[in-house]
Amino acid sequence: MDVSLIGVPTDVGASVVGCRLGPGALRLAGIQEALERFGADVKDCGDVSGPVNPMAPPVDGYRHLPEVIKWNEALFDAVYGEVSVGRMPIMLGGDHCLAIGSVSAVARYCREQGRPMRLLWFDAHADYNTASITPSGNMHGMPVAVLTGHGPQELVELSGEVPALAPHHVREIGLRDVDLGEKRLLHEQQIEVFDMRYLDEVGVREAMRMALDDLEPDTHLHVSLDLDFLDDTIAPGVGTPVRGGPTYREAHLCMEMIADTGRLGSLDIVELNPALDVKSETAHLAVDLVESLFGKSTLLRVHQR
Ligand code: B3U
Ligand code: MN
Ligand code: MN
Repeated sequence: MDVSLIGVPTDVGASVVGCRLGPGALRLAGIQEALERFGADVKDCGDVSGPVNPMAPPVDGYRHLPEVIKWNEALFDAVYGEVSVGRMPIMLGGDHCLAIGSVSAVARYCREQGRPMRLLWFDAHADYNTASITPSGNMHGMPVAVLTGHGPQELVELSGEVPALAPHHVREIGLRDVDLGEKRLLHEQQIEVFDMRYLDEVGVREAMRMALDDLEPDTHLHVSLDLDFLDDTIAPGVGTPVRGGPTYREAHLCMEMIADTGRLGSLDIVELNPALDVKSETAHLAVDLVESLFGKSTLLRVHQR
């Protein structure tokens, strides 16, 4: 397995700054070494570059739109370059607006290969806002809407086709802080949502079984992991923590069940804010979760038998 690490040191999509420091913190927490322990050939592509954060107020419903476009155009090129030579891109974020570029590149690649794609969005938030309904103007609250065709032209067209991804290819997991306008739009678009209420009622195992049902043998799974998906007590190093998220074991089970499918094709690790982290515990937890995503539990089970 060939993996490419792509650092995306941006926080132009957020109003809390600091996740521009995320890529360095993930590297310090040993992400490359962890992947190498699973036999991966890991290439660190370094960091994509983009404009500085102007720390400006929103304009027409978008904060920093020109900057968000530039970062995502640069990331699109980097991801497309890696995925099209058969490598698995892992984005080290950076705020969640970067998924516009990464998912658009993967969607383009899958379209060209005639392969189905599924997006698994782990998040406390729906990230389904648009300029007219956003409470903040922050573009890290909009990527899923953009990827399914709702947003500024430069971004919705990034993959070369609108939408980059049809709504039925998306699964959102762990939501517990969704704005009113988002709820309506998610419903209209028929996005499949496994929110915390649902996880509480049916359990993580059953919810993940449903999120992963009907995969084709050649489906490319893109996992977009917003670290605020996790309960705030285990992941303090994020800009917008929300109480009541999955526990350490529940989060690992999600990753383990994805590993079992053998179809992971690309991954975003986003919203890590080292300035808010406590002794790098959120960064280390992210690396632990990546280990589960690469089959740590499967290996242990085989050895124990
Ligand atoms: N839904 C809110 C809050 C938010 C979304 N994503 C994050 N926070 N990280 C918004 O501003 O769109
Ligand atoms: Mn979030
Ligand atoms: Mn998010």
